[in-house]
Amino acid sequence: LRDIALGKIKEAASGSEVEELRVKLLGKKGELTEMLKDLKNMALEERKQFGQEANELKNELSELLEVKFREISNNDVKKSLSKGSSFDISLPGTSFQVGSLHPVTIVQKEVERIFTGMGFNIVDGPEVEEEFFNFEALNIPKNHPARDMQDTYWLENGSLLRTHTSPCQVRAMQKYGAPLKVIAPGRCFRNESTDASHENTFFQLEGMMIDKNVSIANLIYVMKTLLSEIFKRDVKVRLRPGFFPFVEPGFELDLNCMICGGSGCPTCKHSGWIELLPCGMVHPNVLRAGGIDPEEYTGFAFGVGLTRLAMMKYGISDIRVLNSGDLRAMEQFSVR
Ligand code: FA5
Repeated sequence: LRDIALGKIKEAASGSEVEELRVKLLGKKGELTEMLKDLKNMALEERKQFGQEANELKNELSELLEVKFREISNNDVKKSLSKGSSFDISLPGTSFQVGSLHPVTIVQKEVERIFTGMGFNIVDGPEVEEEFFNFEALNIPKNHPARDMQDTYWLENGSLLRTHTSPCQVRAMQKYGAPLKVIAPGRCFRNESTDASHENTFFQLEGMMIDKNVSIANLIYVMKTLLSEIFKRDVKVRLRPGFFPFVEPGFELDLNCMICGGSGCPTCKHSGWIELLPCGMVHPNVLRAGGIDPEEYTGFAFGVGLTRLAMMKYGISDIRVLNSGDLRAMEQFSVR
């Protein structure tokens, strides 16, 4: 078989002849494949030797076929060029559809850039989370009414789909200790009915800074820096009391409406302020759960809805567009 095959490969004069030969020799019903079927009737020693030789032959033939194919194609190109034919460079090229980043990804990258510039590290956590990290360690014991604020997808094995990125706080404290400056962007899940501003799957970005003497003033400064960089202008913010079991005191940070400048418009529901970002000083119980002594260290934490931030930045009025996978919507965000 080898000698006949080598002769035929040598004689092949076109790419299609080489391909035909490949199928005839090495294809599913090819001659070599057929020969290998006899293997099962052979004695062990004979089978070993025959198998090895057949394999070597297979490798040799496929390499020769490949070399021959390349040789023929090269000759074809040379021939056509020597006949004076040339490429018409004025012909339009093949156009490819170019993808673009998702608006949430664009905003996430931008927030990451701003925070890493301020010395924060980026950390990660699992989307399938343990009850301990999502609730207990965040000062939300079983039967605490605050659990209802976040309708949870429970899994059969007792784990859950994280309802917020706050579990990353505890994981980071346990892993790195104090002082600590981290952000944790990620996907969260809540068993909510969807409307124009609520999805069951959305993105948050958690942030936390722990050190000696960290105060609310530090929190406000960092939040203002973030928002003025994102919106590319000076921003006015205000803090209102807000309740989250894992911070004390807890706040809702509002952004002065940039559409009306604070005088009232439909975007800010005529209040002049847009509720944007919950935050507060880390509760001593949470520091303890993270292995940090609250007598020695204090810290602030915040959780910004990345999906909502992207909607505000790009003027997207319905959150469902962002998870729709509709390329016509996504193509408008040309950052690649
Ligand atoms: C929290 O999830 C807190 N873990 C945030 C926090 C962190 C507070 C640290 C204090 C300290 P809240 O449930 O308000 O808080 O969600 C935070 C943000 O996530 C909201 O402001 C909103 O932008 C976004 N968000 C919440 N639920 C949804 C939803 N169903 N769809 C889209 N975005 C949502």
